[in-house]
Amino acid sequence: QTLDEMRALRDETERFMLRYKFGMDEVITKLSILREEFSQTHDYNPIEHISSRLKSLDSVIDKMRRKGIEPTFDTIRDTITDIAGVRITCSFVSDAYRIFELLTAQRDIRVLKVKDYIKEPKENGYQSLHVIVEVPVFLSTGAHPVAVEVQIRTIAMDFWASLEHKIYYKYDKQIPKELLDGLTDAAHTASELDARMERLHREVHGAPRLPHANRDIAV
Ligand code: 0O2
Repeated sequence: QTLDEMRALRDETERFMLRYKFGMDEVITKLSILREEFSQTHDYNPIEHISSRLKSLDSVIDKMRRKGIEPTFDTIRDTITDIAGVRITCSFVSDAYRIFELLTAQRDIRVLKVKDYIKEPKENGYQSLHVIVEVPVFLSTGAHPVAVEVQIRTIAMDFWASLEHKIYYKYDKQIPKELLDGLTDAAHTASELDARMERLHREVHGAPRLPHANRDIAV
């Protein structure tokens, strides 16, 4: 490869990753607007915290290799939908669904995939509402749709997930059985706490409007 070719590849890679950052920025702006509007109009804030991260090119390539696909810009674009990640932490389960509804109902947002680990927690107890959205990013070359993974969860779910994540890496993905059981048990406790907090919240604020499909969440 010539030096010019190497430079061209570097520039193309930077442009490729930048689109995901812009997609992430678009989603964060949408959420920040909702958050500010809620505080203004309803004197209530359903979003506690918003965080985001861009996957490194190295982890993107590792993930492609794990999937057994040769990484090119096109195959990465088609395969990896969590290069841009946004995490929203809410106080209550009903708020998590409310934010999901408000975000996904927006006209320029296309829902690619939903995984409701709140309704159906993973075996280890992990809970969170995941949605992959596609948002248009407007560049000098026109509109480019970009996939962004949005994870919506409560403070209790987030507390559990961050500890589990640390343990997972500390034990290099081989968590001892007792610790795994302890984690699953803690996930149940977190879920019970969410249900109790939701009940108390409803007593103070009245029943929140939940999306139809999720009216039966445990409270
Ligand atoms: P990181 O470091 O947070 O980015 P895929 O990503 O599509 O290959 P899958 O199973 O379809 O895999 O995605 P899924 O189930 O929607 O989960 C992806 C992300 O959810 C993970 O990203 C984690 O952030 C989070 N997650 C899923 N399961 C667990 C869990 O059991 N514990 C914790 N703590 N987090 C979880 P990454 O890329 O694995 O990690």
